[in-house]
Amino acid sequence: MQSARKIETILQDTSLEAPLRQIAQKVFGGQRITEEEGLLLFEQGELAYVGALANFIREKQHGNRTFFNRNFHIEPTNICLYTCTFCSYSRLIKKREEGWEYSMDEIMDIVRKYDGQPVTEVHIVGGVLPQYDLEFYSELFRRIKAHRPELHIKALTPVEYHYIFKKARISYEEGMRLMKEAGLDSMPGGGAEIFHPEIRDQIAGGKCTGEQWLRIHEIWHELGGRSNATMLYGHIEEFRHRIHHLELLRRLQDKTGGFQTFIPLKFRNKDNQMSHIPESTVVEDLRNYAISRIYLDNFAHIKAYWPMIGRQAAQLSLAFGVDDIDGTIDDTTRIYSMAGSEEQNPALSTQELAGLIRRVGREPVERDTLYNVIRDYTDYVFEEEEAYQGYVSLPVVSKN
Ligand code: V47
Ligand code: SF4
Repeated sequence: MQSARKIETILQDTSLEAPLRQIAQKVFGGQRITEEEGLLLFEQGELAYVGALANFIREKQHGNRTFFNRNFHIEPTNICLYTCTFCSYSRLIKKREEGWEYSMDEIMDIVRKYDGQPVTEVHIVGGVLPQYDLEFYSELFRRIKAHRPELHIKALTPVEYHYIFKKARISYEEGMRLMKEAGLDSMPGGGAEIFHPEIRDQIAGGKCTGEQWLRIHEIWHELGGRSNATMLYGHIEEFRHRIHHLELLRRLQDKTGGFQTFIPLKFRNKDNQMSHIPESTVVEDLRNYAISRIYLDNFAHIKAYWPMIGRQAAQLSLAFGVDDIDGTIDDTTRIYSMAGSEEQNPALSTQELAGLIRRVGREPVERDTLYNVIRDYTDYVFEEEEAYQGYVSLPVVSKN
């Protein structure tokens, strides 16, 4: 771990603008940076500089430990009545025959496919359609819990909750309470996009507002629940919109402490209404991870979602503030492959994931959804049979 030495070098670097040196001093001293300073980092912070700061924080918090979990995703439908311009799903409402709409039994068949496998979490999220309502999801959560009580249900976002509670004519408070009773364990971070209405109205008009997204998370945290947060960046937003987004998350986290992880999501431009917008560079992606790590001083974890950015960028991100690279995702996570993500078939075995982490000098640690450690893989020697426990759908040959 060399981050402390790097920070000392930065503090002594007289060629660095005074405000940037001041920010480094703050970070080194464990102080919070202001919105203005955050904006300055986005506008002027070079990759090596923000990376050194972010890595300092990351190593202070977690050392070399890098978390992942064993999970699977279910997308009940890829058809959606909203028309978010960045989303490849929204166009399917007009061509419904090209999409899928799983029934309760079909979803339970997917859950049963994982019987006997050591997955700890099911992540459920998809499009919004009227038949997927309060009754449907309550019943689904109950059936999953009846079938496999220890499986952690991380499901739906305020986009769905806002829609189904409104349809059921109940308050957010009542709705979240019912979801908890039905078996919901935590909420994923989706649907946040960019909170600022100047951008949100253009890219995600019609679905829940930024305020509503934050309010539903707040209520869930008050009920004792945990959740994640995301930010969809690299499209039409400006740096000030990113800082506004991060600031609202930091404020809510100060209030509730209920967020676990922040996941920056890089906008991918295939097959959506914003295909003309070029995607952000890897340098910008890494800067964005780093600045998020620096700004969100009250978030324990920053996650890189590897199916979206690819394995190599995920490995790089581990030197820029990221300490979590999501899970051994098997399945059918199609929202990203449709939008042009690096990974057309996002599945990685535990062995592959641990290998990716080790090859960049970090220590792989399997966690459950709530970051309880399941197993430390730092010095673990994989046995053939264990490595192949049903996760591998790609050849084990490394792509790196
Ligand atoms: O809200 C949709 C994004 C999100 C595109 O909490 C796109 O552990 C990029 O939130 N380019 C859903 N992004 C996914 C999500 C998530 C993923 C992994 C882990 C967790 C977690 C949460 O996907 C949506 C939207 O922001 N998205 N289309 C696109 N073209
Ligand atoms: Fe629907 Fe979500 Fe896609 Fe928006 S991002 S169109 S709410 S599936």
